[in-house]
Amino acid sequence: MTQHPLYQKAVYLKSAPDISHCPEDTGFEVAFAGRSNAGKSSALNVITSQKSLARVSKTPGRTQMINLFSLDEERRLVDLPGYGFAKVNVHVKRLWEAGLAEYVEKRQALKGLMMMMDSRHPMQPLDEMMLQWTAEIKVPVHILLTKSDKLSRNQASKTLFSLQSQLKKDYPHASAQLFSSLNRQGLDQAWCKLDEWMEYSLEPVKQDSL
Ligand SMILES: Nc1nc2c(ncn2[C@@H]2O[C@H](COP(=O)(O)OP(=O)(O)O)[C@@H](O)[C@H]2O)c(=O)[nH]1
Ligand SMILES: [Mg+2]
Repeated sequence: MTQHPLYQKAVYLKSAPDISHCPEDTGFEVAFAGRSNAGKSSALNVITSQKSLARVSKTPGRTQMINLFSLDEERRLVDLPGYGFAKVNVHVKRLWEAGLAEYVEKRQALKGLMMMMDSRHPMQPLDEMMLQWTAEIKVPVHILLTKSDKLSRNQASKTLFSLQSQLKKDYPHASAQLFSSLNRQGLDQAWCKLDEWMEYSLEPVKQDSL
């Protein structure tokens, strides 16, 4: 598939400083998070087949906000600020504005968190803190090991295998895959995960069930 009919429909909805400014808490949301520079904006652009999407979230004033994009009447993608520049030894809630942590903890519509990690150096201390925290608050996570084009096939599969073993052992609420915005490796798999969380089916409704 070169485009996905649901995600290509993404349109900017609004930017909210905290959960109280978010749209009504119904339907399905998947949020994107990751250390700064991990490739979140690039991933969002490829997943939605749009260039303007990530640009919207870069607009000054919106970079520290919860940026919401609507897909259809009940589904939204959410771009969360990068958490790269904070100190390592502070609690996750302080890495972000309190409002962001509250969104992830309390939002009923949030079905899962897509976490970008650079495949050349995954599982930095902040990534582990995010995984610990999301395990505690029971938010499912799917990790995109980004920039997989920078690794050889052998290095990439080793990296994935070792991360998956660690997740199985320490963070069973999380899954992982390889991803490249450059050569689109893993794009179908990422769409598949999103579809699962969004409870979206491409299959047409069967006539005889109507
Ligand atoms: N080779 C390669 N570079 C990438 C890929 N994704 C992102 N980048 C580069 O990594 C840098 C950070 O990407 P960006 O999407 O802005 O990261 P963000 O800060 O997480 O939003 C940019 O220079 C991108 O061009 C990828 O899949 N492959
Ligand atoms: Mg970005």
